[in-house]
Amino acid sequence: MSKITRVVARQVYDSRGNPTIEAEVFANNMKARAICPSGASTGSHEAYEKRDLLNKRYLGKSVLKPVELINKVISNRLKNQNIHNQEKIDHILIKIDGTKQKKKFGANALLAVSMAVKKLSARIRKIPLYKTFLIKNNFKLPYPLMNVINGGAHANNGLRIQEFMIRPDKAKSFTEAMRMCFLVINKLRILIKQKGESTSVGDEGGFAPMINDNEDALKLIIKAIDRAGFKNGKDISICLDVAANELFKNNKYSIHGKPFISYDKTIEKYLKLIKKYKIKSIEDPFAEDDWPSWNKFMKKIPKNTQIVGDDLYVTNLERLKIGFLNKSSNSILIKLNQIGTVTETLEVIKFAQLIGFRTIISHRSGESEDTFISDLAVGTNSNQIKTGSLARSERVAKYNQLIRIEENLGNSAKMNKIS
Ligand code: 2PG
Ligand code: MG
Repeated sequence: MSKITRVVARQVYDSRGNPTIEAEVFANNMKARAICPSGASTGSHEAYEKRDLLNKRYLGKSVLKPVELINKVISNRLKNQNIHNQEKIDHILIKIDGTKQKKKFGANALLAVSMAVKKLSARIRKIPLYKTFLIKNNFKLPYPLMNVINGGAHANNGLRIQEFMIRPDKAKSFTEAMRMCFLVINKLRILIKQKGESTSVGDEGGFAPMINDNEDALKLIIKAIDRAGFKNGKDISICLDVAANELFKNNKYSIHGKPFISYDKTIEKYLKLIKKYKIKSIEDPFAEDDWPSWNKFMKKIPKNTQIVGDDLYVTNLERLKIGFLNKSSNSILIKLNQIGTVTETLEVIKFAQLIGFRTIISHRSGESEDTFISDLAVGTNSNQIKTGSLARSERVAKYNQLIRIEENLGNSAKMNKIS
């Protein structure tokens, strides 16, 4: 048994330059630290992100209060706890907060501590972090859902869809998956330049050219896939995150252009897009509480289309159960800070896999150098990981960690299944 001696937290900054929490846990004369990420297009059912709303010095964005709560309350409460008993520690954190959405301490405070505990436990046991989750052998590498064009809340162009991604389905190794994405991104950069558009990037490292039409973005990506020597829909698939919450008003959607249209017309448009551009995955095609539209869409999609619930489930077991009964999707996006502890995240992953859902581990648009999610993806046998583009070090860091894990696994390293 290794006892926690203390927990120290501090305010650091995320990739958008906003304050966030870093927690550092001490035991056995060793320490480990973790940084909590932060979303922009957040679901209203997510666990609460606590900020000092009244602190004008930081425009209401600082996290000094939750940092203080870790240093003064959580540190004392976790003192002498066995660092290897993650479940017990997480349940203490859940209880100490006591509210459903973790409003008192903030999910950002709880998660930073929870992840740091997990890391330190692995460090003390001298095993790689990815070996400490659900899977004990036959580790598999996830397919990257690589962001190539940013729109929506992650860029200031006019694109309504938030994320245009590519998935290198034919890659036989993670290293090869990365090479394929690298080639497409380089071709895409040239194509965007040729269009006379800026090749600067959005919050998640994908290009953010000033184009307004979703279909223009899709055409550019298909051209880039082709120029890189691959076949769209075979070697590489296009995947989208619509983040429809942001495009929903009075029961209508404005995903495919400015006017708001009904859900059934929206479904029709989606089906056309899927067919025309061979789209293999759509995340959040409808708003977080519009359960009927999700269900109707599921009945109409072509076989093997991945429908991913993000804001719909918010990594919450109760909501996932509703979605399962309602036949809302066949996959779930997993974000640790939507729920607030490692233990609860693992419970959701276990249940999702039990009911045959694909699990996709995800970053947030506000990220840090922390690569916890790369290990989580491998350690839970998750099919895919969504962690931005090959740009911005906070995104690339996650991919680099997966390259290291693949190397560490040596000959036993295999890619996960796409379907
Ligand atoms: C999403 C995420 C991550 P955010 O919607 O899936 O890409 O964005 O972190 O802004 O919620
Ligand atoms: Mg999303």
